Amino acid sequence: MPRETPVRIVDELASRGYNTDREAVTLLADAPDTDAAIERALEAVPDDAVKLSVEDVRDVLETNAGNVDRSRGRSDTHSSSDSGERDPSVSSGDPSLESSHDRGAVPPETEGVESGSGDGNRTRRERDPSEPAIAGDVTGRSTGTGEYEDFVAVFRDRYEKLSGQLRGRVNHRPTSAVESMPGGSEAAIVGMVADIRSTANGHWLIDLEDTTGTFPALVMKDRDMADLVDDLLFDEVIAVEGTLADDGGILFADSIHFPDVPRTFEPSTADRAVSAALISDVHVGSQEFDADAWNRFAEWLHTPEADRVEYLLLAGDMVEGVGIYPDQDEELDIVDIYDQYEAFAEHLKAVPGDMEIVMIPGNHDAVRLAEPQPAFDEELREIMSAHDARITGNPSTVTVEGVDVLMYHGVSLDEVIAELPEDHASYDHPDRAMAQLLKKRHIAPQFGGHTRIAPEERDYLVMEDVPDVFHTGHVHKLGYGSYHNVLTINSACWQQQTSFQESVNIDPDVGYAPIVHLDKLDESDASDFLTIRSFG
Ligand code: D5M
Ligand code: FE
Ligand code: ZN
Repeated sequence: MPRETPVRIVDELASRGYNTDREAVTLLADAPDTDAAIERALEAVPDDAVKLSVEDVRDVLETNAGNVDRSRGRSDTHSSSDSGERDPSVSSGDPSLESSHDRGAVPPETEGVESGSGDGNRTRRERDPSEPAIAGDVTGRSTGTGEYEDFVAVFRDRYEKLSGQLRGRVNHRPTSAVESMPGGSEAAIVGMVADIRSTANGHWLIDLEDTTGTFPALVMKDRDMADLVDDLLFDEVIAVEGTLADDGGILFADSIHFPDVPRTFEPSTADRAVSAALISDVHVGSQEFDADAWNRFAEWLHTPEADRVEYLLLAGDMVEGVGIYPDQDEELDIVDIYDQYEAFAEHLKAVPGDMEIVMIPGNHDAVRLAEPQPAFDEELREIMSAHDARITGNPSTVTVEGVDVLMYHGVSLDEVIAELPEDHASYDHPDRAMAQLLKKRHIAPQFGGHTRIAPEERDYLVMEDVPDVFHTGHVHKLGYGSYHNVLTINSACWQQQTSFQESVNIDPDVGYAPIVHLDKLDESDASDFLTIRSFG
């Protein structure tokens, strides 16, 4: 962020007679309001101090830290699982909902809503002024400092939450207690996947870690559940039931359980005829931003046909950003990040002024990269103030007309797609990767990999509650499905293929707007509650 560079902070402090260290500068740079944080930090330092220490900064930011830690979560190296002999069978999506980008779009329902006044402009009936409620947003609550203790805290919180979800399904014991159980006993462990190794004979050895220690479980390659090992990611929490070896030192697995979404889950629905457009990845500022497609979408929103589309949910990457990937500057239409947001704000003004808009940031946006990402700061909010959008962190659960929509930009999908077998998760079926996250009840299970994760006191990335709709973007592919009745939607994008994407073989789906009919989520036929509109 040009105006918030560490250099500017250092200059500012120097001009006021203070020296400081890099960590303090990083903390200040990532505070929601850097200038206010500088002022507060300077007020708090002792009168005779010549240095603003990291502790000083932390003290004043303690309830509002906004720290960036982009370092690896763990220093121990995970041995990678052998993907050579994977024979997967699980298909997470409901076959009735198989992705079909070009299937005939079903016109949105219009009953219960007055249609347009005849001149092509729609009229809207009065609606409840209550705004969408937000939960699970880190904004203003970040406390992480990137220290070892934060990792301990975030893992402990993750373990507590996810083991709680598994409790009741298995009669588990702490690993320290399992260690002293006699050989041959039946036992169950709930643990984080600390390591996965294949043995010389092709079986799987999974180290399960809980708050008392680590214990190995052996999954025999010829058991049905061996397929499930293909789906495991490091640091996810699972339960394993089995029998202890004669010498007690290993658990022979009989079953593996995931926190998962109950099969009996029933989504909530709106109690009136209302729909939401779920989009993401606008990438304004890129030469490949497809303004024509965007304009067609915005115009359509003004037509009577779109009358019931009262909500616009934007799952990140509003702008292209700067310095995101190699040689990106050669494809920038707008080179200044603030100018990019100004342009994005103009494009947003094209959508009807009475729509409720909710926005979370993505990896191209000007907030810290590490997840959970806090919402846009005051300066950016100011720029995007038209429509009075709800601006919240990534991820956030937004309750719209009684329907809980979990919005997450989607960086961990890259990781799920890279780690899991092709037919369990792929760029052509991002909804399957989303189903895996629902099964694991975690937004981004793996620390220290592709997804940057900031350790916080709490694990904001655990899915404590089952959402009714799970909305992601990032992979620039349209995909949707249903996992245990949770509607999964990966919105496509508004950016044509960049040279970078060409180099990594990403063929984006451009200009689609999935429209979710919030009052119909309990219908069994997808075409009743989801309409894919194409503007590309
Ligand atoms: O992500 C757009 C797509 O590009 C998404 O599928 C991830 C992919 N992508 C982004 N960065 C990389 C790197 N470094 N390697 C491989 N693939 C990548 P977006 O967030 O819009 O850039
Ligand atoms: Fe994107
Ligand atoms: Zn992205």
